[in-house]
Amino acid sequence: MSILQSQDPAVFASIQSEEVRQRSGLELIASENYTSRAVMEACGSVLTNKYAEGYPGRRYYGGCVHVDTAESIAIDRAKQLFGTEAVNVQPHSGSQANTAVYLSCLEHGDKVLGLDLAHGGHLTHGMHLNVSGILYDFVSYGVDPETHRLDLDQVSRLAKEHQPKLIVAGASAYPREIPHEEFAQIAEDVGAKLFVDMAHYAGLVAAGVHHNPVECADFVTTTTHKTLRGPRGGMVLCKEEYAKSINRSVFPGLQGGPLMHIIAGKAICFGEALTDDFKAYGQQVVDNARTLADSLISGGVTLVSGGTDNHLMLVNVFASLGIGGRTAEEILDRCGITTNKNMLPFDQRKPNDPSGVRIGTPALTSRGMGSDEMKSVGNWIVSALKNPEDEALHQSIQQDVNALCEQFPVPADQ
Ligand code: DSN
Repeated sequence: MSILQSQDPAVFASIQSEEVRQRSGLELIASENYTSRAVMEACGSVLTNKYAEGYPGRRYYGGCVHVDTAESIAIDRAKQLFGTEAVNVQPHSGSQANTAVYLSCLEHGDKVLGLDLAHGGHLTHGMHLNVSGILYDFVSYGVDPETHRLDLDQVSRLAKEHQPKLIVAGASAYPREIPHEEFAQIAEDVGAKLFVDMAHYAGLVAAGVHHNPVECADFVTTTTHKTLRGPRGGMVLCKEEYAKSINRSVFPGLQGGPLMHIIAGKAICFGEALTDDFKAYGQQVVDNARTLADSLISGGVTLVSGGTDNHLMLVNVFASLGIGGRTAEEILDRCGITTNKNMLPFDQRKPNDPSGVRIGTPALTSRGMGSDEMKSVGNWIVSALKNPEDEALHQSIQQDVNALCEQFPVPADQ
């Protein structure tokens, strides 16, 4: 019996049940992944006990020599991985990282351009209830109504009209490559700074299968737990000229003590992402997404923009099958397939029951699944959603899902 099990059986049981769920089901939430056992070990280590406000070599606490080593390794590896001049690995999350960028270069009320949440943007890209939308004057751009691809003419027009201080590129639910260089040109034309939030596709950038925004953006942020497959957290990459103000914005601007156990996990994640195995992983994530998208399309389902060239796709379940996104998410849950309901561009439905579901391949790819498995997953999804009332079918799909998962252990068990 583990110590946790005997000391606190209730919490132990919740963790154990979640572990079973993660092992026996298909995780298709585009922003989730499975970390390695090494990352989990670091995150559950004694480093959780240590306060280390400040930065390596400049701390406000004694006894920081060893956590300094861990943070310095994380910094060096992140620089090597993304070719950035400077990096701050302390943000507790992507939202903290994004807010640190705003704090470093904007004044209250400054004008900013960001992607509309309903068109694939993130809460921190100016949503009116988020601190970004409360403190700064965001103007939203969107996708083209026909192609569902980013409307760069609109971005350029809005930039000229509003003269923003900052343009935010990057997305949480956009199935195509983000054209960083075009954004950089638009920013340069109006004298704005460019900030790219690559949280969703940082792993693809690390693997060399998506353009690297560090080459043309003033600021880049990411989470470390999505395609990058590390511990839950964030970071900011920037040019050296902004390093001091970014560091000040993270600490003491937004945060106190950094989570040193998570920073050690980030260091391990970056080390893993520097390997050839990770490059192959990134390519496979994209290949799997294409295969899954093709399988869904051949099953008669419509995808936003007609497909994908990254790790995710948006299925228009309402237009294709006459069911809402919430119902689709629930049906798939019953089959052991985890997705999330998602607003689609120009959606007429509400966020708690929108027209779409978002599906991604990073987690299944981490289990070693490939093209054959993606075809089966696509068939199961279509079949379940076309028969929303058929509980026997859902049960039988769940059994097939469990059998498939047995063949593909999660990374911590590999
Ligand atoms: N909520 C995350 C996602 O699922 O995309 C973004 O932070």
